[in-house]
This record gives sequence, C-alpha cells and structure tokens, in this order.
Amino acid sequence: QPSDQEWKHVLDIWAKVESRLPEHGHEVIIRLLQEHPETQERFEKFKHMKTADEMKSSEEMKAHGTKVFTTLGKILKQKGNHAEVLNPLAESHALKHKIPVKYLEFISEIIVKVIAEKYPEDFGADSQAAMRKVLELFRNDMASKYKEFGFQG
Ligand code: HE5
Repeated sequence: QPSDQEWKHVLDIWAKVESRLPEHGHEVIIRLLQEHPETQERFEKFKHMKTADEMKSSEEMKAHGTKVFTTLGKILKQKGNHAEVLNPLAESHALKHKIPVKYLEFISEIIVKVIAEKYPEDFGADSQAAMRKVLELFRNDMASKYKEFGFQG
C-alpha cells in the first residue's frame, strides 16, 4: 500500500494537473488512441476519427477526457478508500465498455508520461514512482471487481 508520503506526492501533483484538467485529460485520451490504436475500437463516438488533428479539435473527446480525469481525481483523493467511486466505474468498464486491464495499464503509463512532460519541475522520480504505485492499486482494485462481475479483463 502507498505510504502517506507517496499519497502526498500524488495529491500535490494532481493539484497542478487540476489547473488545466480538461486539456490534460483530452491529451491523455488522444495519446492513448494514437499509441494503442486497438483501444480506439472501444469508443463508438471516436472510432471513425482518423487523424490526431481531428481528435484535437473534438469537443466531445475533450469532454470525455474531462470526465475521465475528474473521476480519477476523485479516486486519488480517497487515498485507497475509493470503493464508492471505483465500483460503478468497474461495473461499466467490465460489463458495458469491456475495457481489459491491459488498456488500464496503457492509460496509466500515458498519464505518467503526460504529467512528466507538462510539469517536469514538479514531477520528479519519487513522484512518478508514487503515481505509478497508486495507479497500480487502482488497477488491482478494478481487476478484482472485474472478476466479481465475471469479466476476465
Ligand atoms: O463509466 C462511466 O461512468 C462511471 C461513464 C463515463 C466514463 C468512462 C467511459 C468515466 C467516468 C471513465 N470512463 C473514467 C475512467 C477512469 C479510468 C482511468 N476511464 Zn473510461 N471509458 C469510458 C478510465 C480508463 C479507461 C481506459 C479506457 C480504454 N477508460 C477507457 C474507455 C472508456 C470507454 C470506451 C468509455 C465509454 C464512453 C465513451 O465512449 O465516451 C465517448
């Protein structure tokens, strides 16, 4: 389990992310679809999009990035006691959107990469390691809920 110090690293950097949350969320979604094209198939609304420019100018994609980052922020702020927010997310991602744990790994890596690019001064090695650890906890809890829902993920 992440330590108090690790949670502090994560929440300190997240406070900076929140200053431009829609932009950063949007960028993470674009990078996910560009770097892992198989993930694009899961998005009814986005799977027809062909270029990064088309994605950048999509208000719908920005709105989705905002939703994803807002929910992730709520989870982080619970410091591990996140069942109330995580359970409905796990249910929809298992049963409705069918998002394998592998895709959660993809997005986790991109989240760390994008934050490191945007805030190089404030997101050093310790903070990056803390963020990875916290996102791993998130994925593990998603994966155990997936199992309860009978989704192999
Ligand atoms: O489930 C919902 O609310 C509980 C619906 C809105 C929502 C979706 C949908 C939210 C709040 C999240 N996602 C949040 C979220 C946090 C983690 C880091 N997601 Zn989500 N998603 C939705 C992730 C991770 C993640 C990885 C991948 C490949 N997610 C996805 C995919 C995904 C899809 C396909 C959808 C369905 C909505 C849609 O098509 O939006 C345009």
